[in-house]
Amino acid sequence: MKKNSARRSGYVALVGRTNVGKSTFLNALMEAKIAIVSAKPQTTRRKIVGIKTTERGQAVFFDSPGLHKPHFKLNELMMKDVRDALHDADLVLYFVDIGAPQHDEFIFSLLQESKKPVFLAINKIDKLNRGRVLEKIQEYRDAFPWKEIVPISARRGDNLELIEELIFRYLPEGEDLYPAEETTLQSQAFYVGELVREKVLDRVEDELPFTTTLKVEEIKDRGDTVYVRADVYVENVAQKKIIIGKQGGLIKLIGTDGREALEEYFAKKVFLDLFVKVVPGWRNSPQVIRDIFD
Ligand SMILES: Nc1nc2c(ncn2[C@@H]2O[C@H](COP(=O)(O)OP(=O)(O)OP(=O)(O)O)[C@@H](O)[C@H]2O)c(=O)[nH]1
Ligand SMILES: [Mg+2]
Repeated sequence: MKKNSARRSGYVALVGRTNVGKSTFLNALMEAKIAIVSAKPQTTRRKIVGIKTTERGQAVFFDSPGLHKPHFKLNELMMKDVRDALHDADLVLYFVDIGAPQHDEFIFSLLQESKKPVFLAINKIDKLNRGRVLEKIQEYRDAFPWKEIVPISARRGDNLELIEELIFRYLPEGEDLYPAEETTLQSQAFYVGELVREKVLDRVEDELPFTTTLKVEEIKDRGDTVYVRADVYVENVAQKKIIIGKQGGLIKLIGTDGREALEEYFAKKVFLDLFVKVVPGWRNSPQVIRDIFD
């Protein structure tokens, strides 16, 4: 009796390829916008922590960048975050997009090496009918020694209560790791930058989702309003031209989208000053990367 009612707590790593819906899942489970989401690849650039405290205990989620082969320092760092998340996890949720073809062999060996219990979360089941969902489950069933296979829709909310229930079943018994009121560990400046970067991603195409980033330089609370100044980094002048757009049209749209997102977050009027900065090769510069992400 006592054993069943003991509190459980631990770390849960969310891993998988880009765009499979890891960050959407985190937000849905947290019922809050912890991580940004976009249809563009490699949206999540660092490990993002979401802390969920319930009557069962506390699950600390590590949302991680999508798994890929790194060709730049930035991507090496992104993959280091994934390895760290796997290393620190008590439980791993491996996400796949039910509608996307996957070649997971190298990932399976990564999961195997981690020696952690792994759930398979088959996401986006809203895209297929029930019959196809069952077929997909069959395809994946014997591919890896999954502890559980859970078909979900992070967007529509299908099976989220079920997966939460299963997560707590696998977490070790223990007291909470963080105060109950904490929901994330990111700094305000980083989070504010992410909210604006999401709007950049929504508006750019081609190589720009990969070659842009954003750094918040100043946040000043002026009482009734908040002033935010941020730099949008690009790698060359051609990209700068694209982001600025004809007669400043695109950067203005990004600025409006960003301001609206920040006004929702601060619940105040916001002035958002955006500057576009050319930093050649920033993705390969440890110094710039440290400056932006630490
Ligand atoms: N149809 C459908 N779309 C979804 C679902 N979950 C996420 N998406 C969409 O999939 C896209 C990628 O979602 P993200 O949550 O950013 O994916 P991610 O795995 O975090 O991607 P990276 O951060 O790049 O690794 C977005 O356009 C989401 O709206 C789902 O359950 N159903
Ligand atoms: Mg993500």
